[in-house]
Amino acid sequence: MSPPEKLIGIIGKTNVGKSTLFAALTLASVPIANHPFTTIKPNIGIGYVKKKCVHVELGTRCNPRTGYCIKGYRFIPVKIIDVAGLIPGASKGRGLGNKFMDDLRQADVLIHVVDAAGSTSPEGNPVAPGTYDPVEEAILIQKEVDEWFVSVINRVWERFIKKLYTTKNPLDLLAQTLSGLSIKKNHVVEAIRKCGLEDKKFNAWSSEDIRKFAIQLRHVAKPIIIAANKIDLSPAEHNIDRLIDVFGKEKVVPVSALAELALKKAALSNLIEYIPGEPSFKISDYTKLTASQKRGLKYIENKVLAKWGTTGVQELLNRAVFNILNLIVVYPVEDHHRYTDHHGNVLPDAYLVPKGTTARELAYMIHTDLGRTFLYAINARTGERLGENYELQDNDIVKIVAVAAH
Ligand SMILES: Nc1nc2c(ncn2[C@@H]2O[C@H](COP(=O)(O)OP(=O)(O)OP(=O)(O)O)[C@@H](O)[C@H]2O)c(=O)[nH]1
Ligand SMILES: [Mg+2]
Repeated sequence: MSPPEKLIGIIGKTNVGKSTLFAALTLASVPIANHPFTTIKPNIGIGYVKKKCVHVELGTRCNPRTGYCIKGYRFIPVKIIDVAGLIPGASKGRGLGNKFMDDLRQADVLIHVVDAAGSTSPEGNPVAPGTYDPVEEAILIQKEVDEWFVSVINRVWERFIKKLYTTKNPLDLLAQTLSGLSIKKNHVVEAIRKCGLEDKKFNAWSSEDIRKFAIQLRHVAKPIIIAANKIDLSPAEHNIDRLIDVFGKEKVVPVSALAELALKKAALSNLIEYIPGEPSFKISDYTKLTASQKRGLKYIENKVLAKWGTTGVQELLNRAVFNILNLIVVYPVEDHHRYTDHHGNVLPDAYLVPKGTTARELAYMIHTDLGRTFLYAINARTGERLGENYELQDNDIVKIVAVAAH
């Protein structure tokens, strides 16, 4: 059992490094090439957020059932999807259009990969770094994402209006109509408020109102974080400052997907020791490296790690999950003295749950029966009893006590 899985979508202009980032996050083997529209069908895989594991503070060692733990860092799985690339005018059918974005309907947050070095044309053809403006690219592509959302909302709107007479709770009906987009009632309420449409009856909304609402809803329900890619190329630095000016520091993470992928692959072949997100790597045996591997590692060291601290890829995923989605980590256990499940596995699960999740809601995530028969929870650190409305805190370790099954 586990909490509802979070889905992270990778979007962006064609040929900016989306699949490279996807491969760097998941180590899945996917086609990567320096020309537009390499990816047609979506790629789905598992990436991992990184968090200090509570086993360190408890002076024990954990046995993760999913994900893994190295050197005191717990790597917790999240689902990632990489789709085809957009180009400006996609909503008007240019390139592959934007219909394929429907593959992202279930996404909770979008990572928007931008070529921060400006080394791809608006159509995704390779050009010399510094030729194009990434800020302009980012704005145009996000417009296309908004247009995709507008078209999806327009598609279902008429059906929603026709059904209005059947309900006393139009907000619930709207949320339900949009549930295929992973939209909840609170998203709908917030978007309506942001548009100032609270007092207007739904069937009086103009097409401009619907459009405004769709765009706000995109911001609320599919927030975007920018992966400013190709930091190894020199025009990136200046452009990243400009991206930050427009989108805000929180929303822009400098990355080199290529460097992270190379380091992870080298670590997998035991050529280096590298923990994702760390500022350095260690060469296992220098004599085993080919000349080009040595050159590649030197390049990463000089152009990425020395200059930027890390490749940025782990920071990007962590920020998407912990800062944008506002998730926290909780560790459910069955034995609150030993922090184990009934097999004796220590801290077997690390759940990513929304901030504000209650003890009883956690019980439901573990098992419906446990939620139904919930009595109280126990804070394993202190032995303290927690009521059903207790709001879980980051890194809580909890046991759920329920009515014993007959
Ligand atoms: N210099 C540099 N090149 C990169 C980086 N990340 C990706 N690339 C290159 O960018 C090109 C495109 O990479 P892909 O991952 O196929 O791009 P994509 O966005 O998935 O492209 P489509 O699927 O065709 O839309 C490849 O030549 C990559 O090697 C990076 O961090 N630095
Ligand atoms: Mg691709």
